[in-house]
Amino acid sequence: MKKADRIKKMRVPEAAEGLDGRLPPGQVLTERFPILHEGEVPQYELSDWTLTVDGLVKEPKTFTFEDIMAMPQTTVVKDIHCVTRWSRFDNAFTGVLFSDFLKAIDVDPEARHVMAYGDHDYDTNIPIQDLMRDDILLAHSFDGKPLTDKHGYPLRLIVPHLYFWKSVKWIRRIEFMRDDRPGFWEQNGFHNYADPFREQRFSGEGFDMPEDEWKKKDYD
Ligand SMILES: Nc1nc2c(c(=O)[nH]1)N[C@H]1C(S)=C(S)[C@@H](COP(=O)(O)O)O[C@H]1N2
Ligand SMILES: [Mo]
Repeated sequence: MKKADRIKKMRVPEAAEGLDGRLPPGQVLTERFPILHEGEVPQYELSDWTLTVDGLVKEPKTFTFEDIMAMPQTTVVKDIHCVTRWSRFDNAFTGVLFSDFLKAIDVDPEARHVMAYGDHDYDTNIPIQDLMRDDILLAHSFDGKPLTDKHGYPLRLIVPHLYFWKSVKWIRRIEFMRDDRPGFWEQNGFHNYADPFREQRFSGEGFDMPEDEWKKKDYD
C-alpha cells in the first residue's frame, strides 16, 4: 500500500488538551526523536560531501562543509511535526539560516520555488518565501552535537512550520525554480505545501483511519 494510503487509514489520536494550540490537529507528542526516511542511511567523509546550488541563479556554486561552517551560525529551538502523527517540542538545531546562506548566492528575481535534494534520490519542493523565515536552517547539529548519520549528517534542512518530510536530510543540492514542481512525497499522495496546523497531509480527498504507524517508530 502506498504510504499516503497507509497513513490515511491510521487511527486519529484523541485531541490533546492543555497544549495551548501548540500541538497541531491529529498529532501526538513524543519525547524521543524518531527516525524516518526512505532507503539506506548514507555515510560521508566530510571531505567528499558538497552542497550544490543551481537552477535560476547567476552562477551555480558548490559549497564544502567548511564553507558552511564559515558562515554565521544560528541556533533555533522549534517544534517539529511529522505527517505520521508524531510531534516533538523544543528541538534545538544549529546551523546556517537559509536567509544567511542566500547571501552567498545571486538568485534570479524570477525564482519563486526551490527543489531541495538529499541522498538517496529524495527531493521536496518549498516556496522561497517560506525559506526566508527566521527559523529555517541548514542544520549540522541537534542539541549542540553533530547530527547523527540517521538524522542527516552532515547537513539537513529544517523547515519547522511544514510537515517534517520537507526537512531534507543529507542535503546535497538546492535548485532554484520559477515554477513549482512536486517532489518525491508530493508526487506520492502528500500535500504540496504541508502546513500541519491546517492539516495539509494529503493531496487528494478522503480521510478515514484505523492502523497506527506512529506507534512503530525507530530511534537511534
Ligand atoms: N534525504 C531524505 N530526507 C528526508 C527523508 C528521506 O527519506 N530522505 N524523509 C523525510 C521524512 S518523511 C521525515 S518525517 C524526516 C524525518 O527526520 P528524522 O529521521 O530526523 O526524524 O526526514 C525527512 N527527510
Ligand atoms: Mo515523514
